[in-house]
Amino acid sequence: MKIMEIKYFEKKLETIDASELKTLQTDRLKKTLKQIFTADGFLKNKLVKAGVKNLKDAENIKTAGDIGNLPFTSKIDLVNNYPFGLFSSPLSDVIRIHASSGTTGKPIIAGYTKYDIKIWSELMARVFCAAGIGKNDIGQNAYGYGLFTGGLGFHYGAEKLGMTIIPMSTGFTERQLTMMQDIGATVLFCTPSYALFLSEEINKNIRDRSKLRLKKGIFGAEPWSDELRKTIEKSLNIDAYDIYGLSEIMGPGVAFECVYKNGLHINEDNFLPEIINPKTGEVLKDGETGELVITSLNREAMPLIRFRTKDITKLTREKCLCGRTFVRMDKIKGRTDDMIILKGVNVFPSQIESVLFRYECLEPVYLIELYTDNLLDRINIIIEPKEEIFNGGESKINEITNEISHKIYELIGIRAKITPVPPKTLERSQGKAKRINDLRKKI
Ligand code: DLL
Repeated sequence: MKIMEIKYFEKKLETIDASELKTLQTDRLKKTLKQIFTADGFLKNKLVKAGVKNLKDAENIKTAGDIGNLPFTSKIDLVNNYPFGLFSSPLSDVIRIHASSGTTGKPIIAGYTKYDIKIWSELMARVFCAAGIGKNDIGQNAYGYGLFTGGLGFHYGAEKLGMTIIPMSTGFTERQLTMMQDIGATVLFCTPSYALFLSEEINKNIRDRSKLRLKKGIFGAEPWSDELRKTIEKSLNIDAYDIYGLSEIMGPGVAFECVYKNGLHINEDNFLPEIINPKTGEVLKDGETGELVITSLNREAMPLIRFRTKDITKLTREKCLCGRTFVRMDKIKGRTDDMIILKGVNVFPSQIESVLFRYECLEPVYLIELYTDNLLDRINIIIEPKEEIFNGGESKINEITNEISHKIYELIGIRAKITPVPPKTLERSQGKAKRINDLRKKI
């Protein structure tokens, strides 16, 4: 394997040994439980109901490994206690609010103290260093600024590291390209689907590619396959890294790839991960795939205990060549609520994407439609063949759609209808891409 240059932001913590990490996690977990008991709100009541009757019981938690005895928290708890019911700090100590869309129309609110923002910025600085990004880089930040955690999360991390940051936010594509050329951005931050959209625009509008200095990108906020990574790397001529996070737990920076890109390191000194069977809640072993559950260990305003992320992945503790000792998680396969169940088979859009994006003759966009036919659930995959293929005659298109249908059958055992549409028909996303259109009749 190629030996790469390794950079850390906080080497001592990022390469901490297993026993020291366990002690740190246990101390931080106890501190977090103390905060929750002091706040005396919804979370405390939940713990009391689950048998952790008082702070003394909480302090009896001997190791972070005992976490399995504590109850789960989920999005619905945040919705039911909207807006501040899960805060553990007084509002006067909260210096920032972010929000993400909830399930019932009410947003999910996340609060941050001054300390939370400091830690978040440091964790983001770790992310940049792990990808080999440094002080001399110029970052074009095309994540949305505002209630979404992407924009400001990246912004504060970039400032912490000391790189030059261009706070572009999403959209205004023409201006994005102008700034990219004139300021000479070396790194790009946005969702993978927006990176693709930008690459299409660059290919259309920038004749002299030598004017671009982009060399890396950090992309996340939505599931994306390794095939999409290759497509982005090729079309933008950059090195692309994955980053994971969620508003409830902090925002971007919960987990990130290092230069070896063999899974995402979880910032384990700050977040305690578990994988559970989403149906039974049973805790699974390393290497087994299930739902990621996270306990915050170092948050003031809104620490959460055993938060069910709904994201599907698995953990590995094998040594990473970068020297970081933090556990790694696989690229997220999808969300439990994006999982399509067809004829008893569980399918994630990322699996379908991994087949489609191997075809250079297709534009890297797609939409999965679910519909009902004769009382049976069916799947229609809408694809966009490139201009020369689409206009190249029916037999060529049929050959491709048949082949794709066959490959999808081989991978997931489901016969999908494949519908080609003219180039530029499907919506390009500037934020998180919508991959599924569920037209099934609900009974
Ligand atoms: O998406 C935070 C973020 C911003 C992460 C920028 C990375 C970059 P939310 O809007 O609350 O927060 O959405 C969180 O997005 O539970 C996952 O389902 C999904 N998600 C986030 N990152 C990834 C990723 C931000 N790298 C939800 N791969 C999470 C797959 C991701 N899914």
